[in-house]
Amino acid sequence: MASEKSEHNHRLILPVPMYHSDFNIWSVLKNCIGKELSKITMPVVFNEPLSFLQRMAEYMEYAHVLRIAAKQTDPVTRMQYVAGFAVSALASNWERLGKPFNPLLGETYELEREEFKIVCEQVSHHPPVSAFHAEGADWVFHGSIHPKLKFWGKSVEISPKGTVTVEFPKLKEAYTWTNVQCCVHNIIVGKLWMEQYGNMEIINHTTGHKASLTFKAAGNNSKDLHHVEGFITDKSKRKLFYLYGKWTEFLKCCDYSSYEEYLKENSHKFKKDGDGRSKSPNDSPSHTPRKVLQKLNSLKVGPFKSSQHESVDEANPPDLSDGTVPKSDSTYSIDIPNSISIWKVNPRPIQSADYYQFTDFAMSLNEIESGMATSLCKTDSRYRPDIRKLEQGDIDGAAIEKTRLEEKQRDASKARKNKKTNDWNPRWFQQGQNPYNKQEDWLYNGEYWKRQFSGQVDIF
Ligand code: CLR
Repeated sequence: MASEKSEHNHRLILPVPMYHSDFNIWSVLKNCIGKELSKITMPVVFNEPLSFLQRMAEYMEYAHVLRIAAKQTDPVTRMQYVAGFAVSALASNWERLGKPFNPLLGETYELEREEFKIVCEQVSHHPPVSAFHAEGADWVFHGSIHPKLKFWGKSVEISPKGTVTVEFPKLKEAYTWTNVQCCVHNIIVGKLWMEQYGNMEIINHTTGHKASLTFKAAGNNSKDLHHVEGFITDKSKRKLFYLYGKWTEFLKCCDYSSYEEYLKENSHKFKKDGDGRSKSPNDSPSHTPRKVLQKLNSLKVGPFKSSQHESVDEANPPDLSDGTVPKSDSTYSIDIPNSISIWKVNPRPIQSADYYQFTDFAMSLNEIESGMATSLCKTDSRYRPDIRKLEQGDIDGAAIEKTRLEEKQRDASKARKNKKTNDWNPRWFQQGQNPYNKQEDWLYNGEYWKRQFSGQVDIF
């Protein structure tokens, strides 16, 4: 029997296993083809019992990698660890297909652990923007995320817009990058699965070093499932190091000449595919909403909101699944001589599949730990009744509370409009420009941990 507390006394399991619903996601989304999903309310059975703010805090699971980065004396080695951290931050997404709750405007979430403390706030509702600020030994990590969900028919494509920044104040060094895309497949039929793909360019704004990582799309036969690779270059674009691994498992690193040597000796293993860049899985024209609607209409599983009718080839029934279920790719074992390991994933708890595919870290995020009752801000996600009810297995109760909170939020917004004080000012963050890449961002005001929580609006 597994222990229910970690060595640091955080809970390792939720109060009850999840309810495995057979509710079909397509039945909800079929009327939303081609739409941005942030305004669609979804039934609570598709949720996981965490708010998106808590989900952002999951970036911190491997915060120790930033501590290691901050200790390095050479900027190139620092870059290796910053890249390792950037990849590690995405590992918890593996097989996580529940939808986190949309945070309410003004909702906050704090988490203090041995390696770091983080504060998150929902700073805008339409569009939804979540900001966070974390700090640990000699490092600061902050950012703002505006996830855009677009439904294409067979798949949901997610673009987490926004920038993240790592700073090493003592070294006067700052790194920025943007998040890669994410795609949930097989909405209509088949087993849901998710991939993350695209390019991530991590820039050291002080020295001009870059780590350009490619998260590969699964590709034919899932050949590149979860793979990540790329190079660290200096400011004159000279390649110095090769980084490789899987965002679900590990990141390794070797010097560029070891990589070249390895390539020469193993050229049979590497077939060059085009320009080597990953293609978006939605490059296929069959993904356009119109094509999907046509297929559905022709199958007479409609009615759907489309006027276009096309005759179909009865001999070639349209394919409504979105590729096959990805196979596991345990055959992937490139191990280049002279490599070092930068980051390695923690194993998932054995009961994970009955608990929303949570990691140990995720299991602990909604716990009200002893001592918190008197210190937590009342806007903290842990006080959300709908999330708490879902966590306890009360689906109907969760649904009722979710509706109530969304109505309360709408009423508050209307009241602000009527009073012509239409503006909402976040409590802990201010809109501004990211000082390094000049993108629009939300910057922390430094106040949260003083814990002056009086006068918070009642949002729950
Ligand atoms: C991926 C990593 C990014 C931040 C980010 C933003 C939005 C998240 C996404 C991550 C993971 C997948 C996600 C998404 C919002 C909704 C989606 C949780 C964390 C789920 C899987 C959608 C399920 C419901 C659809 C099938 C309708 O840095």
